[in-house]
Amino acid sequence: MSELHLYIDAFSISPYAMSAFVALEEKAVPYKLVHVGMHTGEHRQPTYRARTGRVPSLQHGEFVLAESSAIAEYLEEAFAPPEHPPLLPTDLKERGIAREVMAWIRSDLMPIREERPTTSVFIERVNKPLSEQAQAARRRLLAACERLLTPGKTTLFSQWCLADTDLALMLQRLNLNGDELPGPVRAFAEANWSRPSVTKWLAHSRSDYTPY
Ligand SMILES: N[C@@H](CCC(=O)N[C@@H](CS)C(=O)NCC(=O)O)C(=O)O
Repeated sequence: MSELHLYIDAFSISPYAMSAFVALEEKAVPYKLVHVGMHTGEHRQPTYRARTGRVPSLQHGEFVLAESSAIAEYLEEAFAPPEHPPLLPTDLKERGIAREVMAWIRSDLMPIREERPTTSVFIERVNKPLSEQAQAARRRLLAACERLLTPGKTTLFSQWCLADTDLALMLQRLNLNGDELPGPVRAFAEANWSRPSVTKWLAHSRSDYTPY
């Protein structure tokens, strides 16, 4: 098998890097983790091989791929179920919804992402109340959760999928900063937060974090 390398930001605060990391961990294939010093502009050097210069990126042999959702899709096909654990549901419609959630989390809810950045999840909490816009985004997030989640269940579908982790991170931006979530939604977020692939990500060192 060609060697796999995952390139992530040096302080493990990128939500996209976290998603790619969890995807690779869940596939349980051997790989090496490489930290990219974005604060020193390492991702802009010619030695950083992602075509777009963005982080995360995956290198499989000589092949290089960026964009966390493209990385997840690539891993799902290169290390396909049933030989390897799935990242997406096998049912066509559920897989469609998982992709919908993943695309939505990456493209919407900006006020929450701005006012509850991942540094407030992984490094230092914030205590500033949510703005009107962030409260509106929170209401939309919770309305979607109402439709997506089944109370008492800690996964979107019958089995874990990568959309569970992506959605849990968005919810943890609120939960960990003291912005209240309904009980079943909080239970979903916290259950996904204690998944081994996620706790391994949380254990990364961030002690020398330098804002960039
Ligand atoms: N849509 C991309 C977003 C990746 C992204 O925004 N990465 C940031 C770090 S969190 C980055 O590379 N920023 C540097 C740049 O765009 O020059 C993904 O899902 O991977």
